[in-house]
Amino acid sequence: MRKPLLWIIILIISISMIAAFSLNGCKEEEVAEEEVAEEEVAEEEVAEEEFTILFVPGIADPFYFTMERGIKEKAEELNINLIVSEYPDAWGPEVQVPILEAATAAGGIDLILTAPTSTDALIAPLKKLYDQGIAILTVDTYLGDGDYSVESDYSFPLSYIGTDNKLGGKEIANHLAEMINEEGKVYLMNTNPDTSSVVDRGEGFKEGLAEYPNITFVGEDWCLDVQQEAMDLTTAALQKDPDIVGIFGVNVFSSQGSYQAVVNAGLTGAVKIASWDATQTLIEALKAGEVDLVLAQKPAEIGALGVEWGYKYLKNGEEVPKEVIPGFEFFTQDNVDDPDMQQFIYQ
Ligand code: T6T
Repeated sequence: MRKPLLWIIILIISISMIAAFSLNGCKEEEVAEEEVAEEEVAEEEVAEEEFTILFVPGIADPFYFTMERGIKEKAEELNINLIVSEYPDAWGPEVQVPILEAATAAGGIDLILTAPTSTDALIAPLKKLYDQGIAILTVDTYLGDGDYSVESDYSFPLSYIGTDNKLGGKEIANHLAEMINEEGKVYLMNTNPDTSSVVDRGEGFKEGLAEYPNITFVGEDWCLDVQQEAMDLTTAALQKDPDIVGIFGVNVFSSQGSYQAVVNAGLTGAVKIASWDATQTLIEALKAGEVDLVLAQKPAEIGALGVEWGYKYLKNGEEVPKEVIPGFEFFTQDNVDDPDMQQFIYQ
């Protein structure tokens, strides 16, 4: 064979081999790409949210906004689909029940975290949803007497997760007693007589005061969780008993209304104010000397625990404790600027 012909044959063979290799390489790349795509689909399937939790708050206030933050963070961590209902703009079943019904109408909810705005009126609407297979967990407030360990028409919720309100009320009584040198007239601004949290706070407070023989409890009013009402009622109480020396406001709106009434009456400092709920407003009032004590609940923790226990129940059928009780903190003029305390301000 002549040399040029030999070179041509070698060239043709080489080109075909290169083509064959690169074709093969492309196929391998395609296979690899397909495998990656399949893996991505599989990953997406794992990442898909398994459960849906609905949060129905009690009212639009900084306490529940902070609770929602805790709920959201935990739901994200556990890859839970979270729905937050409309916020009621007033306290009570007339507002909360329609919101609950609207939020559940489309179905697809595995668990409801809610603060019942009435110990009685929320039993039937929540039981109806429970009977449809939705788990119920009450946060901040409870149904009936809150004892879910004994079979009753309100023992269907998995748990009550919230503050020990009676204990908090008792401790407030002790602090206020100290502030007024254990003597004089004391007034209580409460909100709603069928709401477990505030009723327990009031009872704890009255029990606590009973230990002080020189303190006179002049009475309690119900502002229905309306700040203006709390201010008007406190103003009237101060007119009736001008020698009141101490007031306990049981929550955000009752405390904010009460201290404003005292400020308006020019009695700042003469009437000591013990307030409940660490809103920015009450913390600022404490710094300004218009409020003397602020109890901070742990709404974010309450919410996060609700999601965590709900998830354990939905995922593994774990038994949820009937009661889970995070603690509380006290802000005073002495510690209000402590860096460690800032985390307890609602936001
Ligand atoms: O104090 C909280 C909550 O614990 C209570 O049940 C209702 O009032 C608040 O939301 C504060 O406004």
